[in-house]
Amino acid sequence: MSRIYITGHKNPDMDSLCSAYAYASLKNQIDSKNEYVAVRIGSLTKSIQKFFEAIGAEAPQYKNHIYPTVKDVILEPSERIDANMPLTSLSKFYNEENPSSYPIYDGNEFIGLLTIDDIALWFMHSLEKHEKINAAPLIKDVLKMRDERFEATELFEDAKTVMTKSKLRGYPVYEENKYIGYVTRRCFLDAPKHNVILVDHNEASQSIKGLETANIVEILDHHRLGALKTILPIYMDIEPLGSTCTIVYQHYLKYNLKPNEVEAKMLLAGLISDTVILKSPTTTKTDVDTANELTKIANVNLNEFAEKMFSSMGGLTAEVANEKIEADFKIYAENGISVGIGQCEVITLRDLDSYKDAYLKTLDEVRLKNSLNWAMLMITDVIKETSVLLTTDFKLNKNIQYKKIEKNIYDMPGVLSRKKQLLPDVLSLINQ
Ligand SMILES: [Mn+2]
Repeated sequence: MSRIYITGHKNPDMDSLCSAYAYASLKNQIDSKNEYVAVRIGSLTKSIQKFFEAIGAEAPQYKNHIYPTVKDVILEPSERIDANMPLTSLSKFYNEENPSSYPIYDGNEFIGLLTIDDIALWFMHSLEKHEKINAAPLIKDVLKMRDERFEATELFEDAKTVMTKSKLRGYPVYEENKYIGYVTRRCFLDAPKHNVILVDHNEASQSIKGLETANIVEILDHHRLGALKTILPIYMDIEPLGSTCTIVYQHYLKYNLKPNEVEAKMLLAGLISDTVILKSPTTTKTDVDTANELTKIANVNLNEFAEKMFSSMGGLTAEVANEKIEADFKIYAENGISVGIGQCEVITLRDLDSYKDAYLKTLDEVRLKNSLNWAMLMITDVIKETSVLLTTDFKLNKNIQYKKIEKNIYDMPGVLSRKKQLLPDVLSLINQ
């Protein structure tokens, strides 16, 4: 049974996370010979984690790279040899397997690797001292204690370099300070390859580190085809649909399987996220039909579910005020006045009241930090295509032409662009 990782792209979005999750579930149902593991190659915000928890799904686990490691090539004999046994108890293994090293235990505890060099040296010393060898020595008398070891996570290629230069024939391998096996030079003849399925991307530059050392088994995607070479022919399903989750759902249908409620919610989340609740021009009829089916299976109201999902992705809450304001904050200087303007996208402004005070306060802190005269934050509702402007106290506030909602907060219906709409208005105020 081999393990096959399923990963979306770097900086994973909802479609990447959810399609990896659901496709791993499906593959585990239709192929019991392998184990499919959904992974992600980027961090998850707490709110997205909470969203997954709320729908009963476990977020794909983080995976740093797919390079082979020492752990992939470790050996461990089934039979344990104790240090208190005579050296001759090893002769069977040296006859049959001819190992260059053998792990030695003291009771249940691994204490060291006995190498054939240790044995040879012991006999040479005895000969040198003209000692008579009447009985076999105990293993513990021959065994040399050494500090050299590998960590299980050490990269295969790095360990190979160490072993090539080392006089030692074997190294014990530890994982979290626990001995898990050992490696000899022979373990490094061929680099093992990990298996991976790419979803929601097909370009190496967007993929997991070490992809060039892995076997790409399949690709499921809805992006343009980038250059990627494989050694063997592979299965690919690349379609111009609104989301990879839509493609994964088509695969459930292909196998006459129905996603369970959690899988349906995950698929729906990826689908409506990539298609902005089926409003994006990338949305196809298949996406709309799929969304309808999934909504039924998941037993949710599409718009309510979408709101929960979008707010988990980037809702403006008081806790993340600083992060949100500074994420996209541009500074302009004109006529001796410096002004900083940030922009955030949301899917609803309905919850503005819950965070506006925190954002006004943080906006002033950001202004001070950057030694600015004036700071603004444009919050754009991408669904209703409208924006709200938050500003710090400044003498020119009284000249702002937008409709004032309350102190330092203005309504900007139809204004979506900072560069083309808001900035010219701000600059003309400064130049008056
Ligand atoms: Mn996508």
